[in-house]
Amino acid sequence: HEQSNGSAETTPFAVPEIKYTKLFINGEFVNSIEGRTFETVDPRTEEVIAKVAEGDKEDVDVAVRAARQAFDHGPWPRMPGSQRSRIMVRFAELVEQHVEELAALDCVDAGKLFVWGKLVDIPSGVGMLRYYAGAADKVHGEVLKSSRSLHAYTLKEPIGVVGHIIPWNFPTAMFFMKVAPALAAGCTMVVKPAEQTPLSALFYADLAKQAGIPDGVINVITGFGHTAGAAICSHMDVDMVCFTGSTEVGRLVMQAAAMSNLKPVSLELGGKSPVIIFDDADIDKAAELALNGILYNKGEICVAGSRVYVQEGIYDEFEKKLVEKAKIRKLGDPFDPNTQQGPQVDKKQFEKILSYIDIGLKEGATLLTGGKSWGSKGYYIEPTVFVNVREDMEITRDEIFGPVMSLMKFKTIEEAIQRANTTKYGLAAGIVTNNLNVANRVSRSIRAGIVWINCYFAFDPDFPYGGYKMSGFGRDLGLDALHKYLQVKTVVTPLHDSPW
Ligand code: TXE
Repeated sequence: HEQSNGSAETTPFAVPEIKYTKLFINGEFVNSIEGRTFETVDPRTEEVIAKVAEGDKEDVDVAVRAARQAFDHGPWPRMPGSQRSRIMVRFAELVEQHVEELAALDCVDAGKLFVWGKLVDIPSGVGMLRYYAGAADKVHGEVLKSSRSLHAYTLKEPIGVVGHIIPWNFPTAMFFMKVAPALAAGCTMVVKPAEQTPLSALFYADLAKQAGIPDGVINVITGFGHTAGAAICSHMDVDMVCFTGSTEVGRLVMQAAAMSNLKPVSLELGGKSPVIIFDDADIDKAAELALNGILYNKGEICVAGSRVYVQEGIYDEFEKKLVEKAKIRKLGDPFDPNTQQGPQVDKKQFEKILSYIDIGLKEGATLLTGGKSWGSKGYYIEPTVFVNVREDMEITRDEIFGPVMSLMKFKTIEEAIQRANTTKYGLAAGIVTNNLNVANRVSRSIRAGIVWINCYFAFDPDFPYGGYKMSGFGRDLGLDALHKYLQVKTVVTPLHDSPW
């Protein structure tokens, strides 16, 4: 891998000014009650970027009280949807005006490519705000028919105070994926960004206030999962929790919800998504698609195409192309526009990935390329492809969440379907073929929440996505996500004088 030319010292946005490091409660930035802070680290240099307020249970209590007050008595749930919509559009415009600064924050906090942040992540957040702003004034129930002499209709009401627990791999997109539909529905919320990437969420809280979102509607508690996150999940006054993260923590979230007030939860969890490439595919394009499918965002994406199945007729040539392409990927400083792959988010994730590479070797898999860390500092890992793998190996079963692919060969469609479904997860799948019948058959047979045919990572605010099986349940994006934040109330009245 070529050394990148850029470095933290020479790039214009090396470390942006860190403006916000406190909790955001009821429209104000405040210290945590205990006054504790935690460090957020730059994965390029392993150096501390900022000390951020560490919220705990008591801070969550204060934030939930603010959100409760804003929901029960504040203007947000009561104003016409068209007014919420106007404020959300203003919020979107403010985010757009700060796109470089926000992309730089996510870059130093998460090791994400600056250019992608600027062109994809931040604009996708803006797009989600605009999409749900467009839906905010179109929420309505329906008139029901009845077998008796009754007039009945449904009302769609906001579910209440929502807890949003956000992961670190897409600090901006995940923030708006949760916050935007909840705002449109008229909910109020307490957001806990991941401890690895708290900075942009605090910036968004400030922009929300500037846009005119009333105090108490969006509260942001930075802090750790087992303290602040757990307190949100078990809070008696939180009406719903929406979580994106690991399957293990998803289980804890559901358990806490069950043991407290039985709040509904939506869980977007891990994945081990298959990409199935058939003999008729353009080999060069398919290799590019498969490589991007595992390397985008350094493999730290829940829908990463981490299991690649290639039909035997093109397998050998595909393997050759894939390795050629993997070897010329440019690792380096994510601020450098020539860099294609930045560092993993933190030391824990870096070590987890390397330990899976060790496990793979011990299990008898063969490294086709990569397999090592890269550079003298920072959490970089080479693009890594394993062959001689089977579905029962840990590296093919577990979500590694890094640039590590399991490459496998198959013969028939039936075999591809059966093996692709041999996973506890069911988040996404990719199919590469020009045969419509094959594409139709396979897409309907894969148990996953989104299937991409001849493309990958094609997201849009309109497209709902979420898990089958242990990838969780509930949908983000699309109108499905808006309806997640709405309760259905049925109202019934007699058409004629009734006897009771
Ligand atoms: O996730 P956690 P981690 C997967 C991926 C990764 C692994 C571990 O495989 O390697 O999870 O990452 C909060 N109650 N994904 O440890 O812990 C936490 O503070 C309430 C896939 O970082 O699940 C953070 O805000 N909340 C995934 C969020 O949960 C708790 C994205 C996610 O962190 C909590 C991230 C608790 N008890 C990781 N414990 C995806 N689906 O995209 C932690 N949290």
